[in-house]
Amino acid sequence: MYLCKQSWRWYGPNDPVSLADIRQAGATDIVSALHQIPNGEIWPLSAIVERQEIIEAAGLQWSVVESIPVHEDIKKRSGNYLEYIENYKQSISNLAERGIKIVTYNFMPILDWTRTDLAFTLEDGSKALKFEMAAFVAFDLFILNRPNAQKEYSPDQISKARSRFDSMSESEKETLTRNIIAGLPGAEESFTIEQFQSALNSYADIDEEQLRRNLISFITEIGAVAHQLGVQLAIHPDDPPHSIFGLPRIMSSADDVRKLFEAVPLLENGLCLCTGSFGVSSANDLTAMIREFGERLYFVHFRSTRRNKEGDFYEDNHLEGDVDMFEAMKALLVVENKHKRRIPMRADHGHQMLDDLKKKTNPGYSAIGMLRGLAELRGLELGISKALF
Ligand code: CS2
Ligand code: MN
Repeated sequence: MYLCKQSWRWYGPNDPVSLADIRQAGATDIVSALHQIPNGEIWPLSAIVERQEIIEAAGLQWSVVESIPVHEDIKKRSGNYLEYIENYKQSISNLAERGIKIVTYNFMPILDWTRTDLAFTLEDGSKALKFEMAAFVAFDLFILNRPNAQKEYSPDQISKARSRFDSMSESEKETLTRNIIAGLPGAEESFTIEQFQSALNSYADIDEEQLRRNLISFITEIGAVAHQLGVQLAIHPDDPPHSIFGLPRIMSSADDVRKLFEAVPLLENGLCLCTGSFGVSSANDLTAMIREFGERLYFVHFRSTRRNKEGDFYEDNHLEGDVDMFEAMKALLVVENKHKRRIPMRADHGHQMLDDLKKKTNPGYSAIGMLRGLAELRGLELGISKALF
């Protein structure tokens, strides 16, 4: 019987959650990245070995990289992109030399995942991450003052954003700005308003089709190396799964995934299926996607969001919200046993709860919230696997 590898994202020695904590939470595998290395540079073998030794000394295994960030020049095919692609290949090959053969990445322009509220209080007093459309539009129109942005929103959205903005204190405006452009954990970039607007301007000539071509060129180039080394590339979907700030987004739906796989059929060209990111769009049938892309599923993030018609969503408990976690887990177990392969999964984001609330934590990655998520998912997996096989 093939079960998931139960993993946990560890940000490295500065992570307030220790490897000992992670082991007690029941994870066996670590998802990590060398966040100290600037985007675009080679991950040296020595730094990889150093990280791997720390992880192994704690009785855990570093099986997944999340993420090697893709330099903006590669996404735009501008500036030094050729050099950055060579560096990316070298990083992959250094990792492969140490047996680390699953590499997650994303291709979202400028921003990684985006939320407006990092401490949305739920009824039980725990805190969750939230994306509130009115606050987001208020930032875009009245704080960033992005030229021509009004055209992208309906009159109703604009008036809601206006009253939301008028009700915000100065410090709320600052927090909102920080949440959106100062970089959440795992996002390697951070901007001031001016830097952010000029980064947006640099995408003026890049539409969806151009960005997709750039992704395909990049995967064609690094895919050849990944194929030789047996490295599985796993693209993480857009979060949220739609355009923001007028930027193109090309990994938001099953059709987007299909287009990438059709363009580069190598099996090493695969997916990190994040149920939380894809699940924000009601058009995404997660169970069908797990089945369809099963052969190229190399990593799974389990998370559930609860959405409304306004485009708001917050991160719910892992077994609640709009994602049918039972069906998703069952579909994944069927895939693993069909392909005779264990796929690493992790709880993606958790609530700040219990002692987390008194600590400084990485938003979404506090120990107890993640532990609750993983514990629930482990129980679900065990129950389904015993009933199925
Ligand atoms: C986020 C991201 O949803 C998520 O998993 O925490 O940081 C994500 O890991 C990256 O977008 C993947 O490249
Ligand atoms: Mn995710």
